[in-house]
This record gives sequence, structure tokens and C-alpha cells, in this order.
Amino acid sequence: MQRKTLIIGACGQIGSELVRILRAQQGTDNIIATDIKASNREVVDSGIFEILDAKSREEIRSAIERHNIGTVYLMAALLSAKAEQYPEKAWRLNMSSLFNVLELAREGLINRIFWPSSIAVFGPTTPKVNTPQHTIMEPTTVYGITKQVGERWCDYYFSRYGVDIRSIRYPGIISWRTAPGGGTTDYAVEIFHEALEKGHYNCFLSEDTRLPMMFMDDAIKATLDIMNAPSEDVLIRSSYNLEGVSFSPGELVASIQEHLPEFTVEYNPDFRQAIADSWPNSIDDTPAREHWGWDHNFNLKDITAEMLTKLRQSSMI
Ligand code: AKB
Repeated sequence: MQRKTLIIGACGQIGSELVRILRAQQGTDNIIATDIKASNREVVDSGIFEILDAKSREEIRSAIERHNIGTVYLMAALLSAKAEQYPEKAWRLNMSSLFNVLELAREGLINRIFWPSSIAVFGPTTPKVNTPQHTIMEPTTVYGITKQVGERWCDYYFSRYGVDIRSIRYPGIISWRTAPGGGTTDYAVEIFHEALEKGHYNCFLSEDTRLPMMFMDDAIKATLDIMNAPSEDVLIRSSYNLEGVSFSPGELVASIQEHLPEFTVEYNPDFRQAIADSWPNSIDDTPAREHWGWDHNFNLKDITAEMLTKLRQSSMI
């Protein structure tokens, strides 16, 4: 009998897209969506959904045993901006959830795990342009510390216990269906909503803050590509660098203004500026391209056109 897939953090920005695509690919009943709250109607109404606290190993164990789970996508986390406000909560959630799935895999209950890392693993001492896969990593944010430590544990559980864990360092993810929450790169989604709704945006990062970004479709493609890659092709078991595009708020505004010439922006950097300043401007993802064939499809122009079209078509705006 085919073992099923458990998605933890299924109502979030990336989790909800994974649920939709995996249900279509593998059959609705083979995907078990879980989250701490039933906060995404589409996820909850389109198949099996359960409330699950990722901090509880017993709740995860019970879901795995009841549903005959083989693969786990652990998408629950407190992101960078939220984690600065709630450091202890972020540490507890981000670390205990990872430890729970790693331990359950070590016990033999899980065959394969996906765990997202982030560009937040890098810090101010990291080379900023074309940041290499292997480089100085001294994160200065709570979120970055949890991801950096998490990467070390992933590598350890793979080397020591053979746990099949796969991970990528997501840049900022731009999507139109589900909004992100609590991140520093969230401006790049908010800006599209405000451009269409109000014609004006108050940006919390400065005009020239260049960050690595990616369209959701590319992020999902990367996630499924690494999960479907033969084990011998996944040579890095901490986490892979991944780049789609990189741009600044100023460049994104110019791209939106090609469609909406009246759109205006003001820049009022807040505490998130320091977080963004500690991260790379762009990423070198050669190992992901060479090892398991990663390639992105969407550049800034494509992302802008797709976001405006899809948001206009959806009932949201
Ligand atoms: C955040 O801004 O915290 C996230 C990330 C880059 O991991 N989007």
C-alpha cells in the first residue's frame, strides 16, 4: 500500500501550495494536511485536514501511525520578523518541530523529510554578492540562528543515522494565493496588493535593499524536484542554496509602474531593515543546478505580470 504524505504547517504560504499540488498529483486522500489552526479554507475543505502542534512529538507520531505516512514536509516555522519579536517562541517551535521529525525518522517511522532552510542562515560577515554554497555563516537573527542550527542537525542525522532529509534555503517567496506572514521579504507580496487596491505603498525596506527572491511556482518546482531526486544526487544534506531572481524595492516598483504608471511608493524603513541588511544580495546556486538539475522559470518581468494578472482575476481584489 502506498505510504501517504504529511504536511505540517499546511495553511501557510508555501504549505498551502504544496497541499494543492500534491493532492492533484498524488490523489486527495494521500495528502494529510495539518496545522496549529484551520486558517486556510481551501486547504481545510479540499481533503483530509487535522489540527496538529508541530512541537508535540506524540501528535506527529499519532498522525504518522494513523495515516500510514512515509514522507513529511515540515513547513511550520516562525519567520524572521516575527522571530525577532518572540525569540523564545521561535526557538521552541523551529527547533522542537525539526527534532521531532528527525527523531521519528531515526526510529524508522518516516522515509523522507523536507525541511525548509532560508537565506537567513547567512549574516553580515558572509560575502553578499553571489553568496557561495559553502561560506561564512554568522546569522544575527533568531530565525537565522534556528535555521543554521537546523541545517547542522539535518546533516548530522543524515551522516549518523542515514535519515533521508532534503532541504533548500528559500529566498523571499512571491505568491498571490496565500500571503506570507512575519517575514522580512513580505514587502514583495504586500506591494502588489497595495498597488492594485490603493495605488500607493509604504515600504518598510529602503529603495536599494537588494534581496534574493523567487516566484512561488519556482519554489514549488524546486521543492518537488529535490524531493523526487534520486538519493545519490542529493549530495548536500544540510541545505542547498537556491536563487531565482534578486531585486530591490526600487526595481520592483519600476517593474510594477510599467503596468500601473500612477503607482507611488514611499520608503520608511523599520526594524526589518537591519534584518535585510544582514542577508545576501544574490545567491550562487551552482550545486543545486549541477546535482539535481535546478533551474528557475520566472524573472522579475514575468513575476510582475503574473502577480498583477492573478490578483486581478482572483476574488481578492
Ligand atoms: C523571511 O523573510 O523571513 C523569509 C525568509 C527569507 O526565509 N521569507
